[in-house]
Formats: sequence, C-alpha cells, structure tokens
Amino acid sequence: MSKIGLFVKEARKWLKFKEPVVFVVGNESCDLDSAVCAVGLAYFYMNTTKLPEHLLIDGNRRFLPMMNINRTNLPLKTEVTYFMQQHSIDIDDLVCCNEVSSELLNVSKFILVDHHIATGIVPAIDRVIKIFDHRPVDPKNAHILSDYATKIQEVGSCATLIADEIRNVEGSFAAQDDTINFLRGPIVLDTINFSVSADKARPLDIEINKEVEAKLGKNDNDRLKLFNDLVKARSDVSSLTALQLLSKDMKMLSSVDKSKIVAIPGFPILVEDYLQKENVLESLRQFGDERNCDILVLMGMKELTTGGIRRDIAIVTLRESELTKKVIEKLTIENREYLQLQDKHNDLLAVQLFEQQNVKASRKQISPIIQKALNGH
Ligand SMILES: [Mn+2]
Repeated sequence: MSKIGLFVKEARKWLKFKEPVVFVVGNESCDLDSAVCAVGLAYFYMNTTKLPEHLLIDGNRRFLPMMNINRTNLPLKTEVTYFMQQHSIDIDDLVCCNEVSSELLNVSKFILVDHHIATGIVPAIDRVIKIFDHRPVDPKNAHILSDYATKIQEVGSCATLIADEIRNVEGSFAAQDDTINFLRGPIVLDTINFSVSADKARPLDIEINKEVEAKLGKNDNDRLKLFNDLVKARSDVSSLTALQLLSKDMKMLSSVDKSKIVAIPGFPILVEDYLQKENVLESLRQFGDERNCDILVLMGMKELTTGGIRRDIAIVTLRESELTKKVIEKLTIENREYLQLQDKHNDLLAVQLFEQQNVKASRKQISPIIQKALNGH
C-alpha cells in the first residue's frame, strides 16, 4: 500500500474517537478535483515539518479528508474510484459525509477545498479555518473571504492551488513526490490536458505543472496517457448497475405548479445498450418512484472510434399521462427538422426509443424543449 493509502486508512480511525479533527472537505459533486484536493491537502498537512501553527487542533495534527457525498453514490464517480485505486488508496477507507457522527462534526473544524460556501455538512461558518477555491466568489459570501486563510484564484483546477500551497509552505516541491504526483491527476483532467481551444488552463496551472513534471521526470506523452486514462475511467460505466447509471448524471425538471416531474438521466453509452442491462425495467420504475417522476427522458451518447459520436433518446412512461404524448410531439414533430429523430425498435412497452441524427443537440438544448411540454406550451 502507498503512503497516501496508509494515511487514508489510519485517518479513518479518528471516526471512532470523540476528539475534534480538522475535516478537509471538497464540494458536493465529489469530482476528481474535490476528492483529490481533500486527500492531498490533508496528507500534506499531516507530513510537512512546517505546518502553520493555527492549523493545529489542541496542539495536534488531525487532518481527516472527507468526501462530500453519501457512500452509496461514491461508486458513480468512476474516475475518482479509478484514480484512488491507481494510487493504492482503498475506496472503503475513504470517509464519506454520511459516515460521520453529528457529535464529531459539532466539535470539529473544517478546511474547504474546491468550494467556498459551507454546505450542509459544516455546522457553522465560523468553524471553517481555511478555504481553497478556484471559482468566482459569490458576492453574498465575500465577507468570509477577507480572512488571511482564504486562497481563491480563478485557475483551471483547485489542485493547482493545493500544489501552490505546498510550494509556498515548503519553499519547493522537494520531498513531495507522491503528493504532487497525486495532485497532477485533476490538474491534467480539468485543464483538458492544457488544451488551448478548451481555454481552461491559467498561467498558474501551467507554471505549477511545469515544475511538477520537471520534479517527477514526466513528459508530454506521460501526460497524454494520464489524461486519456482519466477520461476513459470517467465514462467507463461497465461496473455500474442499471439503477446506479440513472443517477450518475441527471437533471430534474418540473412544471410550474410542481404537479409534473421529469428526470433526464444522461449516459456515456447509448440508451439502446443501456436497455440491455439487467433489471432495467425495475430500475427505471424504482428510480422514478423515488423521485416521483411522471416520465423519464433517457439520453445516450457513444463516442465512435472514428472520432464522431452517436446519440439516442428514449421516453419512458411511468404514469399514464398526456405528458408522454406532448413530449414526443415536441421532439418528433415540432423539432423534426432540428433533432431528426428516427424510430428505433426496442422490446419494452413503456419505452419509446429514437436515434437522434442531429448529434450536436445535447441535454442543454433538449431540456428547454421538454420544459415547454411541461409548461403546456
Ligand atoms: Mn474544481
């Protein structure tokens, strides 16, 4: 097991004690940036010989990384589980927010990474002792951010700010190989491998990455492989059940009076292939019941080896209603020219499946069409 993996295993034991800890916690999406920043910063603070005094708790170091997501949803973050395993971190050792007692939360302190607004898990804002974030500041919260302990800068990845903290505290990256190698994952993923056209990387991302790669002896090829592996892991849903896939990436819509609800799960595979999964009909019903949905609109996408993509879309009727008819009318008649939907056969009675020939239309474009049907226009 790696040193980071051992640290995560040991840190989890603090859950059993009542002594206060410093939780290092990312945002509720629990994407790779949030998860890696939480673990990476906690690990660094546990190990540096130059820990700033104000981060001690009762004179001790007790930094506990926390995933801001329930344990049941962690497997949905396939790039997170993949990357943790790559660094010999046991997923079962990671602490998820629903595993922490309110007693421990109430006596502990918090460092926020990859967000700067205290979420439900933080009992009070004055328990936050430090913040690292790379998003624009919400003006409502500007008052908490004048503090010395806040580092907010618009860069591609929050992991860049954590690496910068290491460089500032230590004076260099010397003796930090495993930590900076770990942080490099989200930096490369979030900057889309420093793609110029994507325009996510900022000068600090580029500077930090250069120094990190020089220290680790990595080159452009290593970085491209890391990027491709992470992108692949993010869309590798083969380990997920039909039910898990529905909540991996979904959007909810409702009518103005909230009497009608539609969920729009998006898949990194075709709906056609999704429908072949085990227990698919039961999963659709269970997912819909839990969220009180009238219909589901499933959106599938598959990247082709030739470089192009395919898309398909399905309407699942869970309750008898006019809504199915309205939605299908909007999609197939009113937007016939735009979406170019083509009937596709499938065996499930409650599911109407279409190939979407205009592959440029994503959920961003299709949601407003469904919203109109919900509003009765
Ligand atoms: Mn981020």
